[in-house]
Amino acid sequence: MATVTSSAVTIPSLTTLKTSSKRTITAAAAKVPAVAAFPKLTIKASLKQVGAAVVATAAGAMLAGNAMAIEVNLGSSDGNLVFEPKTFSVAPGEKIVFKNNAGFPHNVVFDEDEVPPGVDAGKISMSEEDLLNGPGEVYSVTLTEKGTYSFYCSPHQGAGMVGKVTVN
Ligand SMILES: [Cu+2]
Repeated sequence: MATVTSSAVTIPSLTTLKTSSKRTITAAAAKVPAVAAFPKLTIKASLKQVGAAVVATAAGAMLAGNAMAIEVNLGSSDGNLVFEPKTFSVAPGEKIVFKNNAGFPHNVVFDEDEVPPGVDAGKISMSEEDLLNGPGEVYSVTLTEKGTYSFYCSPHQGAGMVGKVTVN
């Protein structure tokens, strides 16, 4: 009897506790999704960014490790107004670094009539007026569309400073 009584006394108090704690939980639960929704999205977004950063780092390491970049001299060391090499091939996405070597100013303009279909020559070119004036200055471009691209240096096009790159 004493046990029953004590449990009979205990139960209501437990119920009361449960009810009050349930209320607390419910109130908290109502708030949590609204608050947590954003942090969850933020975490997902930042994880994606981290993933992208890792991929970018891996690509960078590949560029360095496999020399996935080609350097083209603007002007030959013996003073000729040429691209050196004048004709070359790259893989899609391989970086092409045009570097002022001699006889500058130079620039790099892709011929809008001699790029693969759908490629906007303006987006991969320097502007006709834009020039690389100093030694070692570079213009880098990455081509992704396969095909053959013709380019020239606008100040020296008449002197034969033209080139061709094939992306394959
Ligand atoms: Cu030039």
